[in-house]
Amino acid sequence: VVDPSVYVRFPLTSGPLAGKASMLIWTTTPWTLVSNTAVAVHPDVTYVVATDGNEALVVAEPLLGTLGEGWEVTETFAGKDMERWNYQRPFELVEFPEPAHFVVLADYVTTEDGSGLVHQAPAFGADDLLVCRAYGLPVVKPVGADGTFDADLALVGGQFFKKADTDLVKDLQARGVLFRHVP
Ligand code: VAL
Repeated sequence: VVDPSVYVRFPLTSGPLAGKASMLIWTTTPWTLVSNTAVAVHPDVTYVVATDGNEALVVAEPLLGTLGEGWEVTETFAGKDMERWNYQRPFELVEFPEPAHFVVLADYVTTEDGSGLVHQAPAFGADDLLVCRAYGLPVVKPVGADGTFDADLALVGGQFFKKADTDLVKDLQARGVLFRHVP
C-alpha cells in the first residue's frame, strides 16, 4: 500500500538559484505543509538542477528518475552548498517568526524515496524537531489537542487535520506549485 502523497515546488528566493529554480519536496502529510519551517538536505548527497525546458527543479541526483522522462541536468552541487538558501513557503496561513524557511543540513535524509529534500515541520516529526532545534528554528503548531486547525486560519480553520489535505492540495494545485499528486 502506497500512502497518498504530493510533490511540491518550493521556489528558491536566495542563493545562486534564486528566481531560477524550485526545490522539489515530497510528503505523505500535506496538512503538515501549513507548518513548513525548513527543508532538509543531506550534506554529502549530490543534488542537481534539472530542466524540462519549461522549469528548473532541484532534486537529489539518485532520485532524478522521479521527475519522469525528458529532464536534463544543468547543474550539480553538494547538499552542503545549499545550506541557508531561502525559499517561498508553501502556505502563508499561519504567522511565522522569522528567520525560518531556509535549507538545513541533516544526516538522516536518505535518497530512498521522494526527492531527497525533506520538508520540515518540527511540531509533527521527531527528526524534524531535532534538526530544526539545532538551527534555532521556531516550532509552529496550528493544530489543537482535538486535532483541528486553529479556528482563525484561512482555508483550513476548524478542519480536522487529515481532512484538510483535500483543500490544501487543491490550493497548491490552483497556485501552480503542485508538481504531482499521487492519490
Ligand atoms: N518531515 C515529515 C514529512 O516530510 C513530516 C514530519 C513533516 O512528511
